[in-house]
Amino acid sequence: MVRRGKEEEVTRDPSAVSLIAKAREEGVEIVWDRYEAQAEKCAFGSLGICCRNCNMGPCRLVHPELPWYLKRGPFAIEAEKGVCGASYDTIVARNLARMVASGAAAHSEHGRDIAFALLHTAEGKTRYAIKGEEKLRKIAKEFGIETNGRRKEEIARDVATHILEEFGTLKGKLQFSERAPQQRKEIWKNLGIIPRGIDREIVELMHRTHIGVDNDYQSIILQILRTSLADGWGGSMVATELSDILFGVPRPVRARVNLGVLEENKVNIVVHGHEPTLSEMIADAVEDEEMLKLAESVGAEGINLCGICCTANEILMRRGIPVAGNFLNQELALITGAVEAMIVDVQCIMPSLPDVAKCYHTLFISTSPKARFPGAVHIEFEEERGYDIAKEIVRKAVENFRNRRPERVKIPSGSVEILAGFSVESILEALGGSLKPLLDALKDGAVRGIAALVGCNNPKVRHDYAHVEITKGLIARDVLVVETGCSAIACAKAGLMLPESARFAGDGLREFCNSFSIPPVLHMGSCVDISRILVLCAEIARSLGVDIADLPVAAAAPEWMSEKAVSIAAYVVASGILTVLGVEPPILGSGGVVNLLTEHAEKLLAAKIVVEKEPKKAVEVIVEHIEKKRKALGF
Ligand code: BF8
Repeated sequence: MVRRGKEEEVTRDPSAVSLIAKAREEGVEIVWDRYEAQAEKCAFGSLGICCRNCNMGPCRLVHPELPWYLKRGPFAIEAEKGVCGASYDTIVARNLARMVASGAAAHSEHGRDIAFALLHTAEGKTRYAIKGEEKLRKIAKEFGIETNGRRKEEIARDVATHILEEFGTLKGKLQFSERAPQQRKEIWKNLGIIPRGIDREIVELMHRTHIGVDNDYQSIILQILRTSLADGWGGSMVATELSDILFGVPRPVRARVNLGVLEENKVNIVVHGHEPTLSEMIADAVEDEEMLKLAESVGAEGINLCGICCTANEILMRRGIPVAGNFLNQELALITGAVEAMIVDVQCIMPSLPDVAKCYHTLFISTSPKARFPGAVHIEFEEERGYDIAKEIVRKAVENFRNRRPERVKIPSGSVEILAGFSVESILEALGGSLKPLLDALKDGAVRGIAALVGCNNPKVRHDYAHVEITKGLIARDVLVVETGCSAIACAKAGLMLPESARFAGDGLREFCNSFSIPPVLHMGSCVDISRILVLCAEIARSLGVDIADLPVAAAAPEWMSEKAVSIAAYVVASGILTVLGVEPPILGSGGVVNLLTEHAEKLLAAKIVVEKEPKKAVEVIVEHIEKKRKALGF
């Protein structure tokens, strides 16, 4: 339990502090309580040297890093191999592989669902419109689909079908991987890691981790890279591009963030999860006259929709809908006692939420056939009846306003304003239509480089602290920062995402931001939108005639926790970008795997992983890397 007065030790989000205290006073268990209850972490798991891949085990291996009582005495572990003979390297690599397979699967399933939504929309079966026609035509060209004289629905049907085929394509490579600069594609070709099909790479990676298949850690890691590329330049890119086609390409938009966006006199509905299909419909339904009248009839002043995690980022980017918070804010939103309904789809939704909801009047509604929660009300979402279902959900939420107990409501004050909506397209527009001003600023050194901050929150790290400290450190050193996911929400809450925030930047970056009225920290969307960052890097590299790895660019995931983040780190490195992790991945039990990812990768991919927990040092690592690349480019 977070002790009284110690709330600020676990979070730097001011809107979270009083709610952590409220949870304690009301005896509601939250993530930090459960984190503490775990006590010391399992050493085998942390090192990656336990294997449950077959039933001769589970096997665990002895290691110098184990606590003393596992190395001496009657319970000492002596095994240096699994029962099958698997070595440290094999076990660690296989475990890492399964994380990447799961992470890539999560992003790619998200992409597939959007592709089906596009197909069904093209067939006239949904209420969604095709808002991004320009992007539709551009992608159609990439796939060689005829666009002349055709209606957008016809083109969309072909694009959706072609994209759905990418999951099991026989072409031998993913179409979007062609977007990478030639030099990068050569590296992939030489290593044999060009992604050949989204499902195929994930399935093959799982196959290889079965007992007695791929036992060579180096070979497993190459397949990890290929699978992750099928995520970054495949599943995630599909999710981003097709969401843009359906729901529109994000443009700069002002909005408000933190738990203070909940409103005392309105019906509060929180959407949480990842896929925009549900949240877009809910966003329409809360504006429905019928729902607004109903809200009035229950004594509310209106309906307030806000989001958590990446679904929040999706509707923030396209509609300016307020964001209540990131991963570690999800339970706290319910602790306000002011949420009539939390509506979830898939990914990053804590299984604890139905229990927290029960402590208040909140309805917890699950909607995905893939993600059920014991204790939830389940209302299954289908695109064909999307609007009716969204209205049914909103109606339930509005009617629940009557059950709110005002004496238990506490909403933190002081939400923060942000400017979001920086797709690659809108960045180019903000720069006057081309990359030239950015390239010039990079060349003359006003902007030293670009850093991408991405990923989750993790109770192992003070909530938001590392995201914000690293970001502040970088902009002060004239590094333009682009962000997605929970990292973006952290920095939005910290007030770093307004054009005015340029005052925190160094002289060069400040002047650059001021001349284009952009923030020094650009919100580029949800986690699948890291694919936007890949596209931006590819564009810059192509303009300069170099590989992505030659750019003064780096990435960091300072508070990562999900398997999706492992897949992201793998594809970012495989794309040629140095990646700094703020939390150790469970690989330290294998010298081979550690060496391959943190040293040898530099030779293979011209990029590597660095683990650095201390934000100030992480800034140094990134700045040093950027300066090295600048020098090599002659900037
Ligand atoms: O989808 S919501 S906790 S996994 S960062 Fe991390 Fe946040 Fe999840 Fe990425 Ni986005």
